[in-house]
Amino acid sequence: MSDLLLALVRVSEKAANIARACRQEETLFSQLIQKKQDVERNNAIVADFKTLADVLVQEVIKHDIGKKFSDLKDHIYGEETNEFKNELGEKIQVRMFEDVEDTARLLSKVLGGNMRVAEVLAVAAHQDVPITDLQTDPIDIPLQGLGLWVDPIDSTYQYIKGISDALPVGGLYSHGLQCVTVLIGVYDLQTGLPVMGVMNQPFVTLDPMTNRWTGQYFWGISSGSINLSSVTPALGKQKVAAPSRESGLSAVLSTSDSEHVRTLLQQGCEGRVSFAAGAGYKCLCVILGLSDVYVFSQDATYRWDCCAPHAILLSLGGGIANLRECLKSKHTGTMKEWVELVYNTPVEGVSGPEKWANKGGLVAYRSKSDLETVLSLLSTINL
Ligand code: 2IP
Ligand code: CA
Ligand code: CA
Repeated sequence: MSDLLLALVRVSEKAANIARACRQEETLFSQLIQKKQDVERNNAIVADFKTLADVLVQEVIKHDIGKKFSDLKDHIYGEETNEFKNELGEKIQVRMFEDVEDTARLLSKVLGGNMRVAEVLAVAAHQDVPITDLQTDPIDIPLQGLGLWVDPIDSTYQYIKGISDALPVGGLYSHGLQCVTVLIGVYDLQTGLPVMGVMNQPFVTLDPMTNRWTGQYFWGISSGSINLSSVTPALGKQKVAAPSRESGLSAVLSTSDSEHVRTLLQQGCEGRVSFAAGAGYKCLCVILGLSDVYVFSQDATYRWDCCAPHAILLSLGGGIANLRECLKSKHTGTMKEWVELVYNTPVEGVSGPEKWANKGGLVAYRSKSDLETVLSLLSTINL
């Protein structure tokens, strides 16, 4: 297995431990949450909060991967900044030290002096997680010229709400902690195309006896002629049967998409439309075959939401296309290749997170014919 992939899986498991540890400390949790600065606020999101888990997870990923792979160190990008403001209004730069005690001391400042919780989080941030279930055939992926996009916690809103008793319909959760994912994507700095991705779902099963959650992770590599993933196309790891194609296309959508798009897809899919929280989770539903496509016609997803699932989808023969660009080329008849999202080019003329917004919307798909069906169904929309 690729050393980088192994390291990404390992750090994603660490991230999941931190996410679980933060939630476990329910009483402190509300104290940790703060609204993002206006300039950082992503539009079209009901409530966008920054949590310590977000900031800490991103720093841990930067630290662990940067330390082991010096070629990547300066090319690890993410949604968060490492600044956290505590209740006293003090700004603290969250970072990892070499010693767990030093990290705990810094975190206790963020936590208003609560050393006990600071230690719990610092231990989770420093503790190596053994990975035993990755196949061991060596794969050589050259590390030069690669960059990383990290979304330390996707579906922050569900993470903060913390609903643990949501029930799935057809294997798919519309809301709840199951919609939370840690997303680590690797892309080629030159071509902008995804190469490798790890998605970790920290909250999958709640043990009612211990009240503790366990999670799962998925990975994929798409580099040159190498296409490998942890996911069996039709079934996925969850052993949930893929929807039968005899019944036509199914789509998972965001409740925040326009009514027009939702109606067109409801009609085109003859009702086989689901709604789910989390851009990462909706991509995961496509990866696992719980839905054929994830369509979003708005601008409110970002490169860090898509890079990791995109790599996995590519490894399965699918992808994530820019909806507006595809529709444009379809109209002008110039489409030779489907227009995939790329991860190295910022949106011009804007600043802050909007630079990395997926302007024009997206379609995540496993099969090109499903993408074509979506484009036909939406051919009348104006983006
Ligand atoms: C969000 C998160 C939201 C999603 C939004 C993302 O990222 O995934 O759930 O909206 O597009 O940017 P929706 O659930 O309507 O698809 P984050 O939680 O990291 O801010
Ligand atoms: Ca996100
Ligand atoms: Ca996030």
